[in-house]
Amino acid sequence: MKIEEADHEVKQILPRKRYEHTLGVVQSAKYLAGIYNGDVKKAELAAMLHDIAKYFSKDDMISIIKKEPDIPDDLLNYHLSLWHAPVGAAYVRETYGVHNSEILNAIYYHTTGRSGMTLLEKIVFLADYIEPGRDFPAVAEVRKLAETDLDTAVAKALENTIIFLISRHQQIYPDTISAYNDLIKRVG
Ligand code: DGI
Ligand code: FE
Ligand code: FE
Ligand code: FE
Repeated sequence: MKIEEADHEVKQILPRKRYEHTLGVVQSAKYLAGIYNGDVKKAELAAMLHDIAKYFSKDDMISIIKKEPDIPDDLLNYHLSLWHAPVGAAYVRETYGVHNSEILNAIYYHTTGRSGMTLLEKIVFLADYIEPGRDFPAVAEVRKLAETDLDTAVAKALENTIIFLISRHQQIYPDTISAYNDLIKRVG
């Protein structure tokens, strides 16, 4: 899928604010790919498509999760704000014929992360967290880390998310814990 085509699709599917967020993620993903020797084209396309399923109806997401063998049905036992990531990966594969597994996994894991994240997965995960439109207090520190140490920045973003979820008495998806454990043992 060409980037222009992906842009055209997400612009039609997403509300204006979410489309602007998406363009911010594209910008940050290209920047990070440049710093860390990632594939800029793949980073750009994965970022453009990452939130495509964000506003799918709950029922549509449930039916995709149930029929999609790559998505564990156990995901339905966790918060619905997690669903759009794997659902989006399945949707772009089925609808646009995107078959590159690096791109699909970067979309699939952009919300939770996982143990053993690839470079592209880290880039999209972090770009989603630090894009220029994000303005929550903790983002400044992670933006700074992102310029010099990708793993430390991703670990910090995960840590902040876990602390946030705990403060709200919310469940934490196991992949998020695994991503944190995996990175923290390397970066400390
Ligand atoms: O789609 P975005 O808003 O751009 O960002 P996202 O895909 O990273 O969604 C993050 C939301 O998911 C955020 O409100 C926190 C929520 N969430 C709920 N449970 C979990 C979780 N995020 C992670 N990483 N892990 C969870 O277990
Ligand atoms: Fe998202
Ligand atoms: Fe399933
Ligand atoms: Fe996003």
